[in-house]
Amino acid sequence: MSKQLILALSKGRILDETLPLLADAGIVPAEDLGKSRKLLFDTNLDDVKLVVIRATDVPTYVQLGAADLGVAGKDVLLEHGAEGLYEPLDLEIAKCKLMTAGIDGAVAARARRRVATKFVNVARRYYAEQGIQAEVIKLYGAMELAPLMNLADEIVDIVDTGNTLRANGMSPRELIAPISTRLVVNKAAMTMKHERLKPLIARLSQAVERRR
Ligand code: PRT
Ligand code: MG
Repeated sequence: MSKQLILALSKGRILDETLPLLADAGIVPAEDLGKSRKLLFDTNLDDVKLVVIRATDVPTYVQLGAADLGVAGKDVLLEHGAEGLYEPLDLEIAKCKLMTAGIDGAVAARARRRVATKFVNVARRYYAEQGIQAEVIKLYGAMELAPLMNLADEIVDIVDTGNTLRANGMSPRELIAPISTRLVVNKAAMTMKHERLKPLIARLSQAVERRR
């Protein structure tokens, strides 16, 4: 293993909140991530490089050791499964909730509930734990549309303000898990590169604490 550290960042809304936190921890990309079509970036630290990838790909990169550490939503980690990953730090950004939701006033009465979601593993586990029979339907977006179109009785989705649900005549039902963004570390790297990782994680941890 090289002594270089590769940090995988989730694109999109998590990235917007990650960059200021990294800066607070003394890690600054060598160029403006937004203005570039590059995916691999140098930083102010000689031995730290960044990759900016789809949020759902971050656990895979870190698990397989293509990246030593990564930044990913707990929702993505729950859905992916966390074998081969340590989760040493809650970055306390991009907070939201994983919830079930349905049409206002409707009751999910069907014996075998139809549930639309992109979080199929989370949903299957959740309904099984609740002893509810569920047929889980995989969608890639616009989950809020599924109950309106009679594709599903309920959805499992991320809720923040609830505005998206409200705008579609839906309301949240049950909380599945509170969500925030986590730092994840490859298990082998944690041992092999411990001397380099330890101070980096400590600086990130201090940056999180300073914001409380
Ligand atoms: O676009 P792509 O498929 O690559 O991924 P993505 O759309 O999941 O990525 P992105 O950039 O939206 O970031 C998603 C990550 O941000 C999630 O994995 C969460 O960890 C975190 N996060 C925090 C959120 C929200 N808040 C959030 N509000 N992800 C999504 N939302 C969406 C939600 O899906 C719903 O459509 O916002 C809507 C709900 O918001 P309210 O305020 O209307 O309730
Ligand atoms: Mg998106």
